[in-house]
Amino acid sequence: MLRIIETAKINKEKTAIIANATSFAFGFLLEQSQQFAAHLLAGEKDLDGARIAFMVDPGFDYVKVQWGIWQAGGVAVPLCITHPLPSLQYVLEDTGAQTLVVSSKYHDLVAAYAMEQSIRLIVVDKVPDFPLVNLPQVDASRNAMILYTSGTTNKPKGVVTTHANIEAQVNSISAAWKYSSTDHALCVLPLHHVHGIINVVSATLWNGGTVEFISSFSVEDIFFRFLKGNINVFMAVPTIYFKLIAGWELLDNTQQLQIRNALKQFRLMVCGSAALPVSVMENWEKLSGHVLLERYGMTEIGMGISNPYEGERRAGYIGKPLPGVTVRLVDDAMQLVEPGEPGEIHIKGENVFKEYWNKPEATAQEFTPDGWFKTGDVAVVEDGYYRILGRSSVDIIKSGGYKLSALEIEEVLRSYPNIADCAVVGVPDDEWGELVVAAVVPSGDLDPQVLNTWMRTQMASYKTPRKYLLVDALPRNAMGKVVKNEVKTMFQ
Ligand code: MCA
Ligand code: AMP
Repeated sequence: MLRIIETAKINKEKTAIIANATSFAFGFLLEQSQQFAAHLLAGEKDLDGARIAFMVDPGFDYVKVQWGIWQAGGVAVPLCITHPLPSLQYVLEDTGAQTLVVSSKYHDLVAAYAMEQSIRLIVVDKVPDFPLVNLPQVDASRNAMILYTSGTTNKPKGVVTTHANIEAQVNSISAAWKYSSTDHALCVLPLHHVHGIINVVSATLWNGGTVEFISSFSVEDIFFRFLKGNINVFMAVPTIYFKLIAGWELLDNTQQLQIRNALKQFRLMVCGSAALPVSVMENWEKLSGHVLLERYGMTEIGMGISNPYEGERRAGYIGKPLPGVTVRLVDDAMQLVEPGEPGEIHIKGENVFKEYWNKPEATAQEFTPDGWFKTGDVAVVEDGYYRILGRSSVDIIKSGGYKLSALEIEEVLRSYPNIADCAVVGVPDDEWGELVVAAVVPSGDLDPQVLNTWMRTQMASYKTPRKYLLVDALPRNAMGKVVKNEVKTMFQ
C-alpha cells in the first residue's frame, strides 16, 4: 500500500490539515479520502491508471481528492486554479482524463465543456457520504501523478511520476531537511507544481506533520499566521520572500519586532524554484534571523541539489547533491567537465520521473543513452558547492517561480489578428526574477491594451507579457533565426 497512507494510519489522532479555521485529523482525512476513492471507483475494482483531473482549492478537499485518486488506483492530474478554459482543455485533452473533480466555484467554468466531451464532472463539496469499499493494492511502480511543465517545445509536457518516484523524492528531502511529526508548515504555494505538492504538503504529511493552508496568496495573511506562533516551517520562491520583505518594511517598529520574534521560533525556511538573489537572502536574514536554505529542483526530478540543513548555507549557491541523487556536469560533447568549469547538470536516481506523457520521442531526447536526465541547466562546482549559471535555452523564462516557455506564449500571440511576427523574452526583474515581455511586428491595426486583455482570456496572468513593444522587424541572424538576446536589449 502507498506509504503516505500507511504513515497516516499511525498518526490518526494528530492534526493533518488546518484550513478555513478548521482542523482535520489524519484519521478523518483517511476515512474521507477512502470514501472519495469509493465514489471515484463507482463499482469498479481499480481505476487502473485512469487520469483524474482535479481543480480544487488548496485545503482539506485537495488532499482528500489526491489521496482518494491514489487509493483508487488513479493518476492525479492537478490543474492550475487560475488557468482560463483553453489551458485547462489542453491538459484534459492531453491526459485524456475522463473524470474531472472541481470545487463548486469552478463548476460553471468547466461544466459545458465537460458535458460536451462526456467527461464525468464531480463537485467535491457536493459529494454525499459514500459507503467504504475494498480498495485495490497499488504497487509503487504504478503511475501516480502527471504535472505539466513548459520546456523548449511550444506546448507544456506532462511529467509522469510513479509512486516510487514520489517516495524517493520525499525520502530524500525528509532525510536532508529533517522533517518530523512536530512540523507545522504553512502552504502558500500553488498545488499544480512539485514545490507545493511534494515539498510542502506531501513531505510534511508523510512525516506526520501538520499543513496549514491560506486561501489565496496574501502577505498580510501570511504575517497573521506567523504571529499565531504555531508555524515552524516555511517554503517559498524568491518572489514571495521579496514580497514579504517589502510588506514587512511597510509595518511599524512594534509589528516588525513581533514578526521577527515569531520567525525566530522556526525550524526551517527554504527557498527555491528560481535563483535566490543574494540581496533577498541577506535582507531575509536581517528580518528573521534565518539564513534561507536554498535548493535546486525540477518537475522532472523533485529536488536534486541543496544547501545543508546543518553547515554552511552559501549565498548564490544551490549546495550539494541530495541523498539518493547522483549529479554530473558535462560539456556539449557529453564529457565530464574539469572542476571549476561550467557544464550541464545531469541527474540520475529513483527520484527521476518515468516519462513525458504520450511523448516517447521527447522522453528519449531528454535522457542520455546511459540513462542520465538532461536538465538544461548549466552550473559550476566551486569549493564543493554547485552554482547555477543559467539555462541552456533562451526560450525558457522563470517568472515568479513559474517556468514559462517563450515559444508557447509566442504561439498564442500569433493566433491574434494583425500580428505578422513576434518574439517573447524574459528580462531581469528584482521582484519576479524575470519579466515576460513581447516584441510584436503588426501587420495592421493593433492596440496592445486590447491584445493584453485578450491574452488573459487565453493564459493565466503570470504567463502574459507585462510589456508589448511594437516594432517594424525582429533582429534575425544570417540563418533567419530571431536573435533573442538582441530582442532583450530592446527592453532596456
Ligand atoms: C502575477 N503578476 C505578475 C506575475 N504574476 N506580474 C509580473 N510577472 C509575473 N510573473 C501580477 C498579476 O498580473 C497581478 O497584477 C498581480 O501580480 C497579482 O497577481 P496574482 O496572480 O494574484 O499574483 P500573486 O497571487 O501575488 O502571486 C504571486 C506569487 C505566485 C505568489 C509569487 O506567482 C506564486 O505562487 N508563485 C509560485 C510558483 C511556484 O510554486 N513555482 C514552483 C514551480 P494585476 O493586478 O495588475 O493584473 S517550480 C517547481 O516546482 C520546481 C520543482 C522547484 O524547484 O521548486
Ligand atoms: P520547473 O520546471 O517549473 O520545475 O522548474 C525547474 C527549473 O527551475 C530548473 O530547471 C531551474 O532552471 C530552476 N530552478 C529551480 N531551483 C532553482 C534555484 N535554486 N536556482 C536557480 N534555478 C532554479
